[in-house]
Amino acid sequence: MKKRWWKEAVIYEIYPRSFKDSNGDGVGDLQGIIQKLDYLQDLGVDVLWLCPVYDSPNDDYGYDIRDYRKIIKEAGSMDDFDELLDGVHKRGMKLIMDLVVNHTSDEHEWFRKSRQSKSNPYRDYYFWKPEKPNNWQSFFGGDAWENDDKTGEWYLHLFTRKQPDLNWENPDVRIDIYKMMRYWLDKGVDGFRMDVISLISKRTDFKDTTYEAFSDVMEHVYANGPRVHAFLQEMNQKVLSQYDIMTVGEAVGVPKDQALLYVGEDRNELHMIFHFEHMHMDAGPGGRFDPIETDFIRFKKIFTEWDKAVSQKGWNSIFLDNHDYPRMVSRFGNDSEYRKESAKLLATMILTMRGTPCIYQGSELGMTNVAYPQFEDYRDVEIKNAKEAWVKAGKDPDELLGYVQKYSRDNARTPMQWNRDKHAGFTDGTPWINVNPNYMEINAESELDDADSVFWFYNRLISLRKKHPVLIYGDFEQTDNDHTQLFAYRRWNEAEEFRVYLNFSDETCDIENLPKNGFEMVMANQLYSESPEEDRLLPWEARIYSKSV
Ligand code: TEU
Ligand code: CA
Repeated sequence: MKKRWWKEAVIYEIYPRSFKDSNGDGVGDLQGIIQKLDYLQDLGVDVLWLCPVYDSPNDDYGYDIRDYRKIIKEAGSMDDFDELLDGVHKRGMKLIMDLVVNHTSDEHEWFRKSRQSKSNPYRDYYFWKPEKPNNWQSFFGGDAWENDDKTGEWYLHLFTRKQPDLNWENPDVRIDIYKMMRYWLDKGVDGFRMDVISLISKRTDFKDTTYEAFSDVMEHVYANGPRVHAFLQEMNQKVLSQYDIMTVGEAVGVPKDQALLYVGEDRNELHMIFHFEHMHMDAGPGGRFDPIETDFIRFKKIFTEWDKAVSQKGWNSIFLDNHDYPRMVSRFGNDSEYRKESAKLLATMILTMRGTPCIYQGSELGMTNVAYPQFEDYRDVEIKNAKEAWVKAGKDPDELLGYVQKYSRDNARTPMQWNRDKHAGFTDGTPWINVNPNYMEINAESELDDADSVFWFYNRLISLRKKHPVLIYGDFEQTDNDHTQLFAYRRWNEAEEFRVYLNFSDETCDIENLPKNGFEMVMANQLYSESPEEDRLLPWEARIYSKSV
């Protein structure tokens, strides 16, 4: 297993719009992030993944890029960006950008030219058809084809109608994208998180889909297209291989048996991917607002199977939330009676499993879902589209509101909770989206003042991971496969062995064969560790044992 800095790193995802507002316009910005670099350094993370800060009309809050080489006004200037990058590097951290090249904004110069006429040189930068060719649906609901009155033809958009898909079959598109990538890498950026990179090769016969469930459409119709690996190998050869960078692909629709095609060390494509099998477990055929029951044994199995499928010849990432999913302590933990304990337990999981961990902003505080009382409080285009579709279909929007409160992306986009001041210290103005009312109890200032806080638990876990290479490169084996409460596993190499026990439940949980002879308990959610010798875990108790071999 080759040692690499990006395997040893801990990533921290920043959604700039909701991180810190420095100029009182209610929207987070680059100067705000600069103000918080010492906070991030204290946490102990080393790679910052910056969600898009490029010029955008914000139809999908930056994932609809109008100019790849311009900083969106609300985030600041290119000088601010350069100051941020310098500040990150001065602190020994790295910064990776969000590369969104499956689509652009419809206001991007390429699309504005492309739609002008059928003979415009940019016409084939996108997919145009005289008639709507198939029944494909957008990730955000509705048709994936939009009729454009300029030429009367239809263009493809797998996301909103303001996010037309780029035609990667066109070599000019690829050349322009590689040039843009080099622009950012030559500025000193340390890599990319690649938005929906598994979708960039389209099945250009554009046949109807016969799949019902959206997850099947994602995997078999949109993702893993015939030329996706050719494009990624070319990107690697022409750009990525020329820099010492980290690349992580957002691999929607990629199943574990295809993962190594993207991240195999011999493939020269990407270093790792974010996969979504655990993230889509509770989404029914209609997607996230059509929820189904999930089960804990399957949740554990997904991690164990992905480790087996990838870790010998490639590399995994480990994450439980990001800007597109509910807060992990609300989704996988217990965000009321056992909020702190379950937040620490989930942190223990992502920081002791095999793969590069990714922490989403606010998870280190144990921030929770928000459940706004009305649709008007929500901002996400996915929610607006869903409400329109429900009303059109004559379904009860109140039922949808319940699903939105539990599963929507805005749960992760409430402003960072810095302190007990107005708007949790996120802004002196009016926040673009309401602050979670629980900020008086959950905020960075209180966490930093409390040695037993979730924040310092993350800090100690990150130090433990850095101090013990076995937690990075060691082998992995799950040891309680069929237990309905316990996720237990071991990590080992020739020098050390670690045993981790996580009680993912509100009840106590007995554990057989507690590690003895030579093992000692190195960490636990402190409140519960008075009885380390007892072979019983209290609700949401996490314990880590280790021994030198
Ligand atoms: O997300 C792609 C994606 O498929 C999942 O995030 C999810 O399915 C989507 O949010 C719809 O539910 C990436 C970005 O992370 C997301 O923020 C963008 O909206 C999307 O691509 C389009 O760029
Ligand atoms: Ca601002």
